[in-house]
This record gives sequence, structure tokens and C-alpha cells, in this order.
Amino acid sequence: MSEDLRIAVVGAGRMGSDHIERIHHRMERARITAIVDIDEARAQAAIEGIDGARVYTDFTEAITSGEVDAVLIATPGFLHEDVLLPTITQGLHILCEKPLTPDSASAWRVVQAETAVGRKLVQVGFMRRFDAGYQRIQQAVASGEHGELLALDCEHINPDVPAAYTGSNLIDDTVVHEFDGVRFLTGEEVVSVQVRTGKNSRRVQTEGLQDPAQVLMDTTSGVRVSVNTHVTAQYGYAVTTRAAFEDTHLQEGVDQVCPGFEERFVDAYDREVQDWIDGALRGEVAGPDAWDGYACAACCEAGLRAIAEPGITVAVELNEKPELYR
Ligand code: ISE
Repeated sequence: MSEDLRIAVVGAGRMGSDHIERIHHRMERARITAIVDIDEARAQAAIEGIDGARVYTDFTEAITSGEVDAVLIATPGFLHEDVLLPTITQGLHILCEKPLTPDSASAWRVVQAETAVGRKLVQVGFMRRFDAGYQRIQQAVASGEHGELLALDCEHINPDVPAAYTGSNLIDDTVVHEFDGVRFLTGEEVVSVQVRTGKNSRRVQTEGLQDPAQVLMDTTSGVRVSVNTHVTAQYGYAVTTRAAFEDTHLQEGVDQVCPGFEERFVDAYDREVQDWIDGALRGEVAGPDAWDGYACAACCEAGLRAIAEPGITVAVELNEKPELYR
């Protein structure tokens, strides 16, 4: 491997462009050598000012070019598997935006592909694990300094959603962050999901979208979790977490209202990508892995069944964790 990590960014849309700007201007020990997008004009626009980088419309050409050590996948979730499997076989490090894949069967294929090569290559873009507030709560849970964690009450507010957003995206694009967040904060798996809905906002343009909604979860040890979602809230982007411990309450994110997720989590994204780069240079995965992506896909599946039948409690079903992830 060359001294700097040579990165191909696949997908030059909203998230891909944000990562391109981040890597080019703020990351150390890395440079972009390829930008891949089926929309060549979009890739050309994204590459402007990045010396030594090339545009590709076919990602296979990029990953076999000899110019790429690692791949950042920022295409829509349903396209991830097609890029993940050959890139794993190629033995390249990957940072894959969330969700890893949209369902647990395809996420399991990714886990199996990694198990077959015998080493971890995939990090999933659950950036909240790198957020200072999230880390404060996680450390308090791990240290036990305030007693046991009893409950988490979260808010996930978006000003609006893109035109392509579907009713299911509330679970697999939005609440997927809390599925991983809860797993990260508690160090446990989510065992069940329930969705409660009520009055729907007149702002909702998407068929099947329930807004606001409340997603309830339980973890292995019985930590009770509620997530209040409101994705057409107009006023801004806000993510808050209130953790009830036996001896105190901690809350993070309160009063942090931003225009969008890029601003709210800019530091978390920066840490996430720098840690991924440094991990890849050491040959390690330095964040949430393919098992985390798979477990969240299983939570999403339960969430999608729960949203179809508000009020019912759906169990999360997981395969046995392979040795590689223990
Ligand atoms: C978006 O993709 C994100 O990752 C945001 O954090 C989330 O709030 C939003 O709902 C998603 O669409």
C-alpha cells in the first residue's frame, strides 16, 4: 500500500459529496484517486480541484485499477451489496454508508463474504458512535458510575425528507441510526420493536409515511427505549438522547438544532472517516462492522413489520454471531 490511503468514493450524491469534501480538505494520510458515479457529469463536478483523481462510471474498473486501496460507498442502500461483495473479494477496506444493506438476508451475505476472506474489511457508516455526546453516555453505561442504565428516550427530528423517501425509509433510513445507537450505548442487542402512530402531519407527501411516530424497543437486559420521530418537522434537524440511570439522568443533543445532519454530526463524521483511514492503513476496522450492519438490518426488518401493524411487538431474529465478530 502507498503511504497515503488511496480512496475511491462510489456515489457522488449528497453524502458522497460531503465525504469527498471532507477527505480532500480535512483528512490526513488519505487522498481521493477515484470518484465513481453512473452519472458521469455528477462525478466530473465532484472531482473538480482534486488533482490525480479519475472519474469512473463502472466501479469494477476503479477497484481493479491498481490506484485504489479502499472504497467509501455512498450510493443508496439498495445498491450497496453489488459494490460490497466484489470489493470484499478484492480485499479492499470499505466504509459503507448506512444501512449496510436494506434487509437481513443481503446483510448476512456480506457477513458471509467477509467470513470467507477471513478478515474484517467493512466498517458501516454509523457516525453517531463517533459523536462526543453519544460517547459520554456510552462511557457512563460501561463504567457503571451512575448505576444501571434503565431507559433511553430519544428524539430524531428531520426538517423534511427527500422526494424519493418512502414510508419504509422511516425505519431503514432514519431509525436505523437508533437501532445501532442503542446497541452501541447499551452494548446489547435489540430484541423487540414496536411502532405507535397517531395523528399524521399535513406536511406528509409520501404515501405510507406516518409522521410523527414512536418506535419502542427492548434490549437483551430489558433497557426500555423510545424514539420519537418527526421527519417533516420544518424547524430543523435535531437528535437528542436522554439516558435514565439508577442514580442520575444524562441528556445529550438538547438545544442542538441544525439545518441538517451534515452540520449536526460534522465532528462525528470527521472522526469516523479519519479513524476508518487510520484503521485501514493498519489493516484493521476501527468502527461498527458488518455484524453491526447485519444486526441493524434485522432490527429494520422487525421495525418494518411493526410499522405495518402498529401496536404489535415484533421479535428481532439474529443468526449466530460468527467467530470473526466476537
Ligand atoms: C439520513 O440519511 C441520515 O442519515 C440522517 O441522519 C437521518 O436523520 C435522515 O432521516 C436520513 O434520511
